Amino acid sequence: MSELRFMTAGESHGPALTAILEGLPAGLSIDIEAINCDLARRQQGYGRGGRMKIERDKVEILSGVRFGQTLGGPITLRVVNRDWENWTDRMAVMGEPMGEKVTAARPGHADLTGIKKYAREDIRDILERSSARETTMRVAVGAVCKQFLHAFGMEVVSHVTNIGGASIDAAKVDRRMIGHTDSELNCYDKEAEEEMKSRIRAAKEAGDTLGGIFEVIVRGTPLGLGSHIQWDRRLDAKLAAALMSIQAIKGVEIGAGFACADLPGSRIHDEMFLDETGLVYRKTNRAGGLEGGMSNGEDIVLRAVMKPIPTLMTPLHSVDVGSGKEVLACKERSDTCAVSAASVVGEAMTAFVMAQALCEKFGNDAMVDVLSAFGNYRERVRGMGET
Ligand code: EPS
Repeated sequence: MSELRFMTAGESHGPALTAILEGLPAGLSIDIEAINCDLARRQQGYGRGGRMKIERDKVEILSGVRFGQTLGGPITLRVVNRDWENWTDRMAVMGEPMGEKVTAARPGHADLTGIKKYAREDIRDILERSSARETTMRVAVGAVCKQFLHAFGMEVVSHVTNIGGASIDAAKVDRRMIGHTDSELNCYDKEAEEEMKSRIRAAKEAGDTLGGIFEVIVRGTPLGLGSHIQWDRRLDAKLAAALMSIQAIKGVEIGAGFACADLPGSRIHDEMFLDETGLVYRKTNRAGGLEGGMSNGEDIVLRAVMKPIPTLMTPLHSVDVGSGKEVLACKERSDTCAVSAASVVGEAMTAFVMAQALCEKFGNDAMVDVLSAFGNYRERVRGMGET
């Protein structure tokens, strides 16, 4: 069985960004507006930079879909860069090099390591691909995967829990409302959101940047996705790797995560009980829906921490790869804070991994067969007391 996989292509200031998603079954109805809604959500965020005023990210589907339904073949997605018209000379595919070379490396970005590894002379040859602009296509891919998950009663949502050290008060967040907000920071604690905005304003005025934490929740997950049998089949490892692969992410935790260091087993492991119908239930979910490398039927709960964006308007000390001298880092146009955008990318990457796990367990030829296999499995495990 071919697994579900995707790749993206394109430079931040090239003509367009593309992605190919292969492995979804035939017969899935595709809603283009739902993809565009997530692309717009990724562009939002208090503290985003000037680029977001230029782009109006909308997806085109170039293959794999006919009359609104998937065909089982590779789905090609494209988002054009409106900014391209300002870069046709400096980002030309052919012709002589144009434009000033970027030679002052930014601490925290791929700049210095990248041009040494790939033997380039212009840091732009690296930053065009290392830019967070690439996440546009991950969101498009993830939005398609969310539609696949929806057919199985699953939903992926997120919220921002910390920006620049300003954290939500979890007691003030109605977790049932997560996923249904118009908050421009994707935050559900209004007081904390105001403090986050205040810190973003202060950072912007100081020419600095901020990072933060977002939480991704998967609702409606059946038990038994992933496997305890091999290191590379553990669903928790795949989810952690997917979130860690997002630009600027420096830490991932699942459920109670790092709090496991402070608490004894009696306050970490989720005790199980039987309801009056004999079904298993839990009163806690510190495992974050994952035990033994497998989904256990509870909500999957993941958190990721994003480092402050490396492009500072008050540049840090660095080196110039042209002159070989110490300099102040280059000032590329950038955001002050993009944690809300990263939370949408986190949803997308999580949706992709969950879709991959569904296809791995239930097949991926035709929706009718995948749905049938899913239904039979749910019936069998429910008989064994599934939550
Ligand atoms: C981004 C696009 C980029 C940056 C930013 C986020 O566009 P441009 O380089 O033209 O301004 O604004 O990328 C970064 C901050 C980074 O360090 O990669 C986007 O589309 O999210």
